[in-house]
Amino acid sequence: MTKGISSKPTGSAVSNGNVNVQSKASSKPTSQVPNPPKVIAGGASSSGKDIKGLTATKDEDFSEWFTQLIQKAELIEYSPVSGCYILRPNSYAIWEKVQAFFDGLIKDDGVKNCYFPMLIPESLLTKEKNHVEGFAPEVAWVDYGGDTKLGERLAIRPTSETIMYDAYAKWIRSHKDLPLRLNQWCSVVRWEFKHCTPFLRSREFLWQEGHTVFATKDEAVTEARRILGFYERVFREMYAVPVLLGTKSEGEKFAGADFTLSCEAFLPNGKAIQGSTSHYLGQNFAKAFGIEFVDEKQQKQFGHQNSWGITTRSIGVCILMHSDDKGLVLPPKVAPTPVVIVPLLFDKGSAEVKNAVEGARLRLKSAGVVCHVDDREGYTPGWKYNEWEVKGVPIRIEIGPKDVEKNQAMVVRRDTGLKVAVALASLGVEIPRMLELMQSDMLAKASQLLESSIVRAESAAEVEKACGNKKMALVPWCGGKECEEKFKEKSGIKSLNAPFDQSPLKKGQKCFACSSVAIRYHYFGKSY
Ligand code: 86X
Repeated sequence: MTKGISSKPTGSAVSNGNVNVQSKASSKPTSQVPNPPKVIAGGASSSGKDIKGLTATKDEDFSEWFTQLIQKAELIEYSPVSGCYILRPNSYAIWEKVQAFFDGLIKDDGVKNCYFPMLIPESLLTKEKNHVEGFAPEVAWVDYGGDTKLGERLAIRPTSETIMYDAYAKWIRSHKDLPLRLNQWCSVVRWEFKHCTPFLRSREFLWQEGHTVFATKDEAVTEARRILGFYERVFREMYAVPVLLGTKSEGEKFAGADFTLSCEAFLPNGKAIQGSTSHYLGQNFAKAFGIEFVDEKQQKQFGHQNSWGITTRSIGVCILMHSDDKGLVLPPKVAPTPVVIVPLLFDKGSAEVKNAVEGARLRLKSAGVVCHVDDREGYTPGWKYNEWEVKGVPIRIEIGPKDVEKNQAMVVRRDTGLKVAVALASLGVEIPRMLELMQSDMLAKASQLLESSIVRAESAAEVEKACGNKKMALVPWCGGKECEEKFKEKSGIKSLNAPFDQSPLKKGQKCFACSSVAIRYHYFGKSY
């Protein structure tokens, strides 16, 4: 059985008999929820600190395992507001790396960064009716400044189309003002009523939102597709997560868009998860906001627009994909600390070890590898190994007196646990190589999972069987909104996206669910 991930802030099964007083209310849509208590781990180590290991396993209790993992790896802290989570330095550093990578890609592509206010007047937010409809219950409002009621209430941005396009209408006059391509990095607030989970669904999250205007549909559609390719690169090259690219169904697309493209990942618990989206908005918002330009023939035209975004949910996807029963496993490209060196210090030979460690640190530094030397006193090497394993440091280097005698270090990979001896003199060459290899091995392993999880199916029964088996289905489908609703109702299975390559579709194929004419192949699966 596939279990979901709950919002439970702490584990209840603790081996030392302590019981956590845990707030069941944390999933309810109120903000008055007490701070959840600290996690109580298995016991105390010789040093007096809590043992850092996880007590739940990924296979048996995915939800509890994730809850323990994100706290013990010091990625997340709970906040006084239910559904709002603190990103601690270990997770914020991941976001900074992803941000730097994606920011570089879009800037090279000609996009500029900017910043728009987080408060949006109600009249502006509701200007394009389609897109607010359905979202309205999620909007958080500011009604007062101190004790003074505002003349018009202000929404805390749930997304910035409206406030940005209001300005775009002022800036765009002629075809010479196009394309206009802006992006902002910010947080948004959506008052979720479903239960919240750190990273995956929170009431405030970080993202980038790109908003562009073109003179022609062609240019806009080409960009929407190109940006999707950038997202694919974020997932593959940074997070080591392969994704399925494709088009969302009518039912699952953004209501303000003509079409929505997405990246979908598939997790080891058998659930798919949307990674990011790129929308072609057509002229819908241009018409609502008056984004018009005079073309070369002196004709007035509405602009063709896109919007696209990736959020901190992507960090959650990476964690869920790669981590194991010992804790976090991070691909080197996003790891805040790619390498840790643990000196094995005994009375005898300590000076030699310290020298060798310093030599290793300098070699790595010259090779451009960020490493941390864990020379804390009062902790055993074994205790330190556990700590760095829980925190997902990709490579651990151990250097003791016996190693120094042999001019070597022992090097351990976090993902495989494989341990090899490496000559001290070649660390500067071998460690970068191992980090590269680990990055590509992790992608290969995740790709293996993705490929082996796709089942071709022709009937509703086959789809349900596949999805009950921790797989997803690729099916011929009619694409109908009602067909999707009906199938979701009885099975809990949703449409993911439709691959761009539709060549497998044959004339006369029937919809897997309602037997009418199939118009495309589409992925279906259990999903977040
Ligand atoms: C949809 C669309 C789009 C820019 C992206 O997916 C990428 C970046 N925006 C966002 N969306 C809403 O439009 C929306 C609107 C309101 Cl008023 C709301 F409360 C919640 C929303 N959630 C999503």
